Amino acid sequence: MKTIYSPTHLRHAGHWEVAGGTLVPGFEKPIRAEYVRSRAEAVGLGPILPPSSFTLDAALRVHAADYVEFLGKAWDMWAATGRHTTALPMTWPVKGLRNDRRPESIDALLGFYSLDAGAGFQAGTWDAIRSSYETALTAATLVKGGERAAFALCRPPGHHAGSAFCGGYCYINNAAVAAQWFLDQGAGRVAVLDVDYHHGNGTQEIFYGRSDVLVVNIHGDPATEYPFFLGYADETGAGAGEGFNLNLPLPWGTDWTDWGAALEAGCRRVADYAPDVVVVSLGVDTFERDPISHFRLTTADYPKIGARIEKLGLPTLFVMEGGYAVEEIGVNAVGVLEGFEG
Ligand code: Q9C
Ligand code: ZN
Repeated sequence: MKTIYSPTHLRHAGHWEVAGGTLVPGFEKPIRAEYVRSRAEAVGLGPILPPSSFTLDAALRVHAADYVEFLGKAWDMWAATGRHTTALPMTWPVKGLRNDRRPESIDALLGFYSLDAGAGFQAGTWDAIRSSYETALTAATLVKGGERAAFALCRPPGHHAGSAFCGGYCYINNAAVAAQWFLDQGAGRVAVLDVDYHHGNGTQEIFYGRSDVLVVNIHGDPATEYPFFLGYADETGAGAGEGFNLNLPLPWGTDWTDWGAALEAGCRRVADYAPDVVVVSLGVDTFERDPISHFRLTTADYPKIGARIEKLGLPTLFVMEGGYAVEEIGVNAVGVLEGFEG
C-alpha cells in the first residue's frame, strides 16, 4: 500500500495545550508522524510519496469560506499583536452569547472558530494544515485511480474539525474533505468509519443531514470522554440523513472483546450501505498505553482491525487521526495497514 507523507508537518511544532488545569506541551507533536513513517519504512509497507498540490476548492466543499480564510491568517494576526507563543482561544460563544456576528480581533476570532483550546496556531501551522489536506487528497486520488487502498499520513489530524470550527488538534477535516471529493468525482455513496478513540464530532456534523455519506463512529462515551458534547448513540442523523449516522460509544476500560464487537457492528452497517468507497479515520489512541485515552487495545489487536475492514471488499482510504506520545503508534497504525494487506 502506498503512503502519502510530507515533512511540512514538522513546521507545526512547539505548541501548547490546556490540560489538567495547566498549560502543557501539546500531545499532538511532530514525532508522532515520524514514528508512523519510520515504521511504514521498516516493514516495507510500500512506497512513501509526497503529496501533490491542490487548490482549497475541496476544503470549501465541507468548510465555510470565512473559516478557511481564518485558518490561513490566524497566526499572522496573532503575531501582529506582538505575541510569539501558541495562539490559543480563551472565550467561546456558548448558549446565552451572540454567535451570529463575526467578531474582529484575533482573540475573539480564535474562540468564535473553535470548540476548545486544543488547536492552537504557530508560525508553521497553516502550512502543515495545508500539506495534511493535500496528503489526504493525493491518497484519495490513488484510490480513485484504482488502488485497492492508500494511506494518508496526515498531520495535523482532522476529525474534530467541523464546518466552521477547529479543536482537538484538528483544523481541516481531512477525512470529510476526502469523502466529499469522492462524491464530487462521481461516487454515489461514501462511508466514513472512524476508529479513533475520540468521537469524530466534526465529521458527524458535516454529514449529519445527508444520506450520501454514512458516518460510523466507535469511541469513548461522551458522557465521560472528550469531546463530551456529541457522540451519543441517539444521534442517528437528521432529515434526509436520518439513519445515516451510527454512534457506538463505549466505556473507559473497553478492550478488544467489546471494541471488536463494535467494529463488527459498524462494519456490518457499512456493508449494508454498500458504498463505493470507505474512508477510515485511523486513530490508534485506543491503545492501552495511550497517555490521554482509556481503552485497552493491545498491539496484537490492530492487525485484526485492518483485516476486518479488508473483508468489506471495498476501495479504502486510510486517513491518520490520533494516537499519542509513544513509539507504539507507529507499530499500531502500520499494524492496521498490514492486517488489511493480509
Ligand atoms: N489532557 C484526536 O485524537 N483533549 N484528538 C485532550 C488531554 C483533546 C484528541 C486533553 C483530545 C483531542 C485527533
Ligand atoms: Zn483521538
